[in-house]
Amino acid sequence: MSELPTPGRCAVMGVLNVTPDSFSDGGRYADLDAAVAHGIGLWREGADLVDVGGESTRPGADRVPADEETRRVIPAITALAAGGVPISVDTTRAAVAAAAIEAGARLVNDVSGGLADPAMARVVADARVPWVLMHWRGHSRDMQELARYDDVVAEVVGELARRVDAALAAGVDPGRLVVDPGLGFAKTAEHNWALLARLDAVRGLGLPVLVATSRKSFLGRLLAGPDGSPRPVGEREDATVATTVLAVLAGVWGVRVHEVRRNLDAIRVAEAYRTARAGAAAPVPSGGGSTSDRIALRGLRVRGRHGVYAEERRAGQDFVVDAVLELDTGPAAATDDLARTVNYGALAESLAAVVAGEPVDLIETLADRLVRVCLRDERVAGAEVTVHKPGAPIPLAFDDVAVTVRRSRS
Ligand code: PMM
Repeated sequence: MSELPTPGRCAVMGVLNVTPDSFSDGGRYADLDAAVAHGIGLWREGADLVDVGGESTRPGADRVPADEETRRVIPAITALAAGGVPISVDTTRAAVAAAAIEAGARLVNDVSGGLADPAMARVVADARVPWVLMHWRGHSRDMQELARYDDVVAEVVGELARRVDAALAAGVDPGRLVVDPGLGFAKTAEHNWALLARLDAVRGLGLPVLVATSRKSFLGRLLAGPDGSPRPVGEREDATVATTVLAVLAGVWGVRVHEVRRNLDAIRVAEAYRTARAGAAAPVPSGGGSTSDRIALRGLRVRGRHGVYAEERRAGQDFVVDAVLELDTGPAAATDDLARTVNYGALAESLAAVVAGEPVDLIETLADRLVRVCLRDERVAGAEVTVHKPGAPIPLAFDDVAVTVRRSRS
């Protein structure tokens, strides 16, 4: 079981293709040591997930047999996950996804949105891992022939909505779904631009959105030289960064990129701009370092008496709290000194005291109180708190009900 990363800014998936033939990095990480070193590097640069793929999806590519795909991805996933690197697996096959989850992958990135393998929904539902449903019309070999639309935005959104319905019908938790318009998959450059310009329509599905433009050929074509030859793959990074800014401004959950550091810088710039534009103050840096560092405390289970009903006040029930603090951990890392950071043990006790303390009617109120506790330490630039109430008085079978609040220091 795992939750979708919510880092308090646009999330970053770093691409690690362990294939001999992906369009941009094919062959570079086919060797296990090189793959693991690159995955660790992406994580150190700040990737929230390292997305490991063993089958090229470039237009025209042939399929790779399932056992070959498994042989490519599992050793890398096992080694990276053992080192604490958060991994997603880029696969359309249920068997590969299941083996990857077993090896430590925390998210399934399925470019077929569940269409390529009917067994995928069950694997994802049973493992309770997040699932990226990408818009897809067919395998890479002939997908460009399927790039025919009357209204690309409406059709992509409609087809994604059907994939979401199918996932929900199969029992997948809606809180673990992400949608992706699938730029470059059965899409011309014009289709890609139309979708990038209407990410609000994709967000209208009510789910987090992932966008992947990194180094794709529509950028190469846009930047073609005077002789019409596309900009080489390795020289599309600035263009990728520009699309990352556009995606952040459109409010996406995450981007999937090859170069983590540069895109993360762009995300910080775009997030600060977005915050300022929304009329709130930009996040305050705490000590000249990086406030994209995070301390996360998850699953803090405390008995409390919050709720509207007398019985809830009388008997009490368990509440579960997740808290993510944004602060610069550089000073503590440089000195190895606990006093230079937030002591998560002390924080846990402060949060537990609030949950166990004065009852309130709403978990919204409780979450607000808890996020204020997190912000008491002035080194904390922002905080996100989720309060789960898995025993809420709802007379139906359900897994959880939760409220998430996020506040930045203004
Ligand atoms: N594109 C590629 C691979 N995986 N996954 C998602 N969710 N969305 C994409 O657009 C996507 C993907 C192809 O790019 P690569 O060959 O550089 O990995």
